[in-house]
Amino acid sequence: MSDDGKTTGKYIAPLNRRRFLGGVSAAVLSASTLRSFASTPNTSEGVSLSAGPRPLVRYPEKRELIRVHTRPPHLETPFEVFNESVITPNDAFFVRYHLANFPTNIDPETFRLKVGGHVDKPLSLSLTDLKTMTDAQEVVAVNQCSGNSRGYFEPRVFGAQLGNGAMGNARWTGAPLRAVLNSAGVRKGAQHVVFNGLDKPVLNTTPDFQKSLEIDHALSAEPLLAWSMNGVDIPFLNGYPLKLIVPGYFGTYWVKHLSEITVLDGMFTGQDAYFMTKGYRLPDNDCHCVEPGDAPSDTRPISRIPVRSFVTSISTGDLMPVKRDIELRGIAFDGGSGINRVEVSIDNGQLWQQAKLGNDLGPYSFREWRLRTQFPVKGATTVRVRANSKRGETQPERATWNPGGYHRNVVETVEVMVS
Ligand SMILES: Nc1nc2c(c(=O)[nH]1)N[C@H]1C(S)=C(S)[C@@H](COP(=O)(O)O)O[C@H]1N2
Ligand SMILES: [Mo]
Repeated sequence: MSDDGKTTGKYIAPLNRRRFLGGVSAAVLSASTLRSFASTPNTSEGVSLSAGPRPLVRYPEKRELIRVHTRPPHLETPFEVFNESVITPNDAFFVRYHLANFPTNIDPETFRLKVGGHVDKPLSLSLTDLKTMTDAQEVVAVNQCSGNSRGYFEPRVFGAQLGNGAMGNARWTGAPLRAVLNSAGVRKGAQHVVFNGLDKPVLNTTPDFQKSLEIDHALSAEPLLAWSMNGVDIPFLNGYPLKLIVPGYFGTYWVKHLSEITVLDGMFTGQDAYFMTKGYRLPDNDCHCVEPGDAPSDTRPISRIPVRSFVTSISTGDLMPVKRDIELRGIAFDGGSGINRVEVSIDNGQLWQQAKLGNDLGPYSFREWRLRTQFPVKGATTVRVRANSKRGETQPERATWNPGGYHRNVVETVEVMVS
């Protein structure tokens, strides 16, 4: 079960009453919407019900990953990888592209990063220039797709029906973005910075994939121009040879094969601003949510990752021994304040036990948690996990909804049988 019966009931009400016949509502009406009501999927399993078969496939530099689609490649990390290590291995890291005309071969000798627009001195930097012009910095940070877990939305929404594997945690090394911007000399009046990579649309009527950050964010200590992932070159499909890292922000900003940085003295508009002005937007309210099927009146670009946690050591359907010491394990993360507390319930949410946090790899990283406990009685039970961030944010008991299927951070549940 996702969430619980009550949540499902709440969703069924608007479905029956109204809203599903016009405008944005069409985006959530499909045969499978109805199917997902008939058999409510679990939050960590069951995505294949709505997504159809998801075979394992093998791409260059990658182990077998879950195929979401192929053109362009969209691959998900099998969830058990997150139980193996708190750093996601490069060959297991998920892959997401929007445009089918993506590069398949980049010469590191001739590759250049262009920095231009509203600057004093436009730059054209080789990889060697980048590696030598400033001190390299390192950050361990989670790259999570905005649509991670979209496949669990009820009612369903358009877009890739992702499970929970469109995320990963890696150690990134690169040049601070602000050092590079400063050497280009950002001029007074700069407002936004636009990032573009080497992938292109197949048709010129399709928008390019470009993203922008506000100038203060771009000049803050956070963003990095990374050439290394977990100590080696970034795998090709993850953005070789250069990737924008925006710690704490959703993966959509982490532009791959980054080749062009443009400082603007105004807003980022036009066809190529599509992924800022039309896509990757959330309802502009406190919960970033609307009633299922509603269209938000105002939207804003998605930004920081809300606090989230997962159990990684068990999955739905597992058999657990009664009255025996066991250790539950998992991960928690947020958008850059760090994890304060993780609590686990093994009795359908009545009692919550505090888990022990593992090594602190910094506020942008997965934080491991462990809990030694015993299941006291036989029978079916639900394990739940919830995290609290250092800035006091918690996870919702019930899933919120938005038309893009973004930002999911409901308290996760795992159904087990104790015997
Ligand atoms: N050049 C380029 N960069 C991109 C994208 C893209 O389509 N093209 N997709 C973005 C999105 S939405 C995500 S979730 C991440 C995925 O990063 P990964 O493929 O390295 O896991 O890349 C981001 N950067
Ligand atoms: Mo994404």
